[in-house]
Amino acid sequence: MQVFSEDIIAALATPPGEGAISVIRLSGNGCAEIADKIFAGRVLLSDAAANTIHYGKILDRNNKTIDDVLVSVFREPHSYTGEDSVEISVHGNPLIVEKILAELVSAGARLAEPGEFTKRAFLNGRIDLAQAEAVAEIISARTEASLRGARNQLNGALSKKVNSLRESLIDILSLEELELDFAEEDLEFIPDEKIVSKLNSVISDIDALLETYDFGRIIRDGINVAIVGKPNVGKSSLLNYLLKESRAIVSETPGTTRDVIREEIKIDGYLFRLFDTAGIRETADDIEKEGVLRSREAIEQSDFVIFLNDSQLGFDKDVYESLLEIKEKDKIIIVSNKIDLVERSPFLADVNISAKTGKGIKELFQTMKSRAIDSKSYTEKTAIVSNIRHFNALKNSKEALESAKKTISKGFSQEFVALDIRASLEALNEIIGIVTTDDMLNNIFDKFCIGK
Ligand SMILES: Nc1nc2c(ncn2[C@@H]2O[C@H](COP(=O)(O)OP(=O)(O)OP(=O)(O)O)[C@@H](O)[C@H]2O)c(=O)[nH]1
Ligand SMILES: [Mg+2]
Repeated sequence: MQVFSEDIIAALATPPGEGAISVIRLSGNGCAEIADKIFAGRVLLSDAAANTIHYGKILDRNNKTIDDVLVSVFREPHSYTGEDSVEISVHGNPLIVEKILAELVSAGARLAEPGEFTKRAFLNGRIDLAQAEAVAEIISARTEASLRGARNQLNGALSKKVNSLRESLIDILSLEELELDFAEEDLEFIPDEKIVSKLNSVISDIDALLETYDFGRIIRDGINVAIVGKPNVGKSSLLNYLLKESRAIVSETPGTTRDVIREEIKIDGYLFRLFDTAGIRETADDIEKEGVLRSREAIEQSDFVIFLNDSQLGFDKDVYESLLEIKEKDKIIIVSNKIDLVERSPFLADVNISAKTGKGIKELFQTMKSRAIDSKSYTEKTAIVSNIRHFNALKNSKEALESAKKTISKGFSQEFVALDIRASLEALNEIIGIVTTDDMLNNIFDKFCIGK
């Protein structure tokens, strides 16, 4: 499918600004001819073999040299976009880039929109939509884990799984349609139970995928952790210790932290977003009241809570009980702090620490990691859902299958069952982009950078 043969796009593909080199990218069949209009080298780029690199000069309209460059030539379909492409490596100076882009535009190219190269790769069938989305995620990944997840999606782990679900549905549909062909003869080939059991099998596969979303979201966006406890238990001290800097004010005065302080740390390649909150307590002070309110919000948004107690004072039952109203038990790590001041913790905690000496912090890291991740172990090849768009599409797909089962149990005709199954199939199609709308594509590719 050559969608854009004559529409030639150009953009800077490297970050704007000064650098060793900048790369200007051109794509669209005929782009080598356009490059030839401003390039002077030993060969014509339009005659050059695929995957070759050429030294030469870029000239402006008055035949003045703008820069010495290297040009890489790619031929369809073996290029990123699937079309003929050219990449011009120039000295990394924004002025040079600007001039060359202007020359390319007057030679007949136009400036690319954000994500347009990747969009073309998708429209030309080089990659599917889930893979195109993975490209953006690879670029924005900030941790080992999110990078691994994005690579896994670009390699097609999710797409393969979605395709196999699609095939199962297409199989069921063809059985339904076979049955429809013979409906007038009142013959029944496939018993309802068999269809239902096939549907159940697809539903359970979809469920398994939906279940990966918690993990997928975590590797993509990081894990939100609220540090909670009474005033003065050492929440800010713990945050500072974890960050290895004195980020939050620590003092003996209870009620020191009024606002929620948000910081990020990486533990073993996973991103943890820590919220140091104001101590939870009844207070008459308006500012502190607002702080307590914000703490609540932070707790609600968190994936889990570090519930900090002062080991000198014992377990704080009141705060624990109010925490249980917002968070499930297994989402709360009970920590006994200031362990350096006592012989041993007066109560059984998940971890005993000292935010002052650092004792027990490694153990706390381990506990945080295992609460967040270890319960869900996936291999490199497992399809993982990390994108809300995919999650919603899978949910819709499943709902349509549930509705197909209801349609069967009510004894409606095959036509209606087929309708539900087709709706389910369409939801899956959206994930990999078999059907798309302009809105959907704009939504996805607008988030890309220009030149990608
Ligand atoms: N000895 C010892 N002192 C600690 C420890 N952790 C915190 N402290 C002290 O306890 C006091 C309160 O610490 P903060 O970190 O400000 O406590 P907080 O929970 O953030 O308090 P608020 O912001 O007021 O809610 C400070 O004087 C800290 O130095 C610890 O593990 N050992
Ligand atoms: Mg504090």
